[in-house]
Amino acid sequence: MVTITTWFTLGLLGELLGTALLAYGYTLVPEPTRKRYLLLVAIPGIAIVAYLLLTLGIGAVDGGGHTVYVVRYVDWLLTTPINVLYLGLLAHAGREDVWKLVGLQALTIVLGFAGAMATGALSYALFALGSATFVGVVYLLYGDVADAAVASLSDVEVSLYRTLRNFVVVLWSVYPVVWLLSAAGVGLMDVETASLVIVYLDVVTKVGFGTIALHAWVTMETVTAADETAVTAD
Ligand code: RET
Repeated sequence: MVTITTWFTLGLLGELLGTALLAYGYTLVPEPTRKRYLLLVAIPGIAIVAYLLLTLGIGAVDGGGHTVYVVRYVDWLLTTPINVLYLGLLAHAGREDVWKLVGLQALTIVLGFAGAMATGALSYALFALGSATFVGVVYLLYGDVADAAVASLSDVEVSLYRTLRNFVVVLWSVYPVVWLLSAAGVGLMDVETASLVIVYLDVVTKVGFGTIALHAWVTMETVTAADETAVTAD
């Protein structure tokens, strides 16, 4: 029988494979970007621990009549700020903007968790506040941080920034919708379906983000190396 543990196990496998792939990629990316690249390996790496715990049945609490997976929120609290930190660093954004990104994203997750644990009007009020802080993150990613990218990066790097930013904004926007539809919100989606959707999104967002960056850096490295060979040959 397919149970919620099946979805968690698939999530665990996805994060394990993704981490292995991205860890291998470390050897392929250009030397100056390697330190920052480690953030991208840490993102699914942290999720391995979260999914291991979920598979073992650890990390669920009662949020006033429905299950709240605390481990999931801890995972998001650690990994989504790392994700926006990577975008801020990639764009060479100012220190203040990078902290704003990280802080607002962490607050989004804390407020979403508090909302899931609360009941009634308070629950929706916290959800609304969490949505507002997330709008702040999106605003920065399309505003100041994007401007910093354009001012300091090459065209290919700006294009990588834009791809990663759009990927984040589009896919991450599904999370609040699932929150609202699940038992934390109106309860139209049962806990199994919500978990299936979230496992799928978690793997795609975490591994997808890293893979897009890895592919871009490897391509840039190859093109640069080819250019250098051409110059030497001339
Ligand atoms: C919550 C509820 C409060 C309002 C908003 C939310 C957004 C959550 C997001 C989660 C992203 C998770 C990722 C996980 C990867 O594994 C907390 C659901 C806006 C954006 C990318």
